[in-house]
Amino acid sequence: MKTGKLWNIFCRVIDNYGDIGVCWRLASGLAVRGQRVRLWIDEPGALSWMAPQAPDGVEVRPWTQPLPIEGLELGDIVLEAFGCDLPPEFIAAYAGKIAASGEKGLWLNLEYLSAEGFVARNHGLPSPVMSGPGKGMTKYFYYPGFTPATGGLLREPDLMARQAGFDRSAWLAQRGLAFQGERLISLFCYEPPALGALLAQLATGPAPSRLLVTPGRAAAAVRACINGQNTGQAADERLGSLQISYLPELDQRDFDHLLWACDLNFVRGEDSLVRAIWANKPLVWQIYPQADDAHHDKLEAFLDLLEATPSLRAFHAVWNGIAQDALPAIELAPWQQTVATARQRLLAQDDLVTQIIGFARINR
Ligand code: TRH
Repeated sequence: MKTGKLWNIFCRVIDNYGDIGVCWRLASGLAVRGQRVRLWIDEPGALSWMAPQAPDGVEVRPWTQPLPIEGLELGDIVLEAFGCDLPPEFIAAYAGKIAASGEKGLWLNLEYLSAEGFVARNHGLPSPVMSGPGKGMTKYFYYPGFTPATGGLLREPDLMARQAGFDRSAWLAQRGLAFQGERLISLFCYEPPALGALLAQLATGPAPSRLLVTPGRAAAAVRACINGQNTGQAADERLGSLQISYLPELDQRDFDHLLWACDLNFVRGEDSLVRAIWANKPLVWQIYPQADDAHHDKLEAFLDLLEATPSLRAFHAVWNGIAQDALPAIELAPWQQTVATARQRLLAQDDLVTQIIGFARINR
């Protein structure tokens, strides 16, 4: 039985898989380090394929309204993911427990990942709660990030060892992919405007490629492009030098294997971006779009952090619909070097779970 602190993590699924994916990784990471975690999720459905097995120490509970707090052990630390607005009845009970026990307690707000400069400035800042059931308490802002002055990146303690022992051929065979030395490219994206151009580039390229397409929006986007070209095919498809294979949903561990198996990874959102860095393969990121185009600066900040080559920057600008130019050519070798250099630097920093436990120790 775990004897560490009890964390209540609250996660509201907005759309896609990022909120639940990050919360699950955080919860599992805390449990692996001896903490106890209760993960409250409003829509836990995706966990059935993303995380079929809960590690010892993580308990998933449905976030219902009202929350059943009668007789609940309230725990030591409360974490709201991405400003999800905690249930007032829980905060009232937690505030009452803190006041009665004389403990300080800890209320954290986990923010979205960004490489922008404000992250280091805002990470760890306290904010007094001025109203509502938590009035008088302090909420701390916890910012994941890419530099030592931020809250770090999620990275399991055994990740590098797992990666070193990865057998690419065995994994591909296990997945039923008849690999014949072609260039392997994973695709996890929204609906990038240049997707048709990418398919055309790969189809007319001199070397054979295989695109491993993740289910959901990426698969639908590819199928929409292909139907537009009237090939009329459905399952695995071939377009010139390009073979397209549609994947099932993979659990988070197996999603890493996909990234490790490929020569180039197209990723999206935030969690898969971090995984693609650890994968140590060339990557192209489709950033989650924001209505006011705030994601343009966020993308720029990430490319600066990566010290991306001009061709990688140009590719990102077109892939993200920021530039309307023709899709540049893929340049695997320099892009690989870029990722490898950044990854090496990032590996020298403490991971997010190590840091957040340290943060809780100091501020609680
Ligand atoms: O799904 P996303 O686009 O999530 C997004 C972003 O997080 C965005 O910032 C947020 O605001 C929005 O959701 C609401 O991309 P992301 O962040 O990469 O999360 C995907 C998760 O899904 C990640 O944990 C990896 C996991 N995954 C698998 O485990 N198996 C799979 O087969 C696939 C395709 C993904």
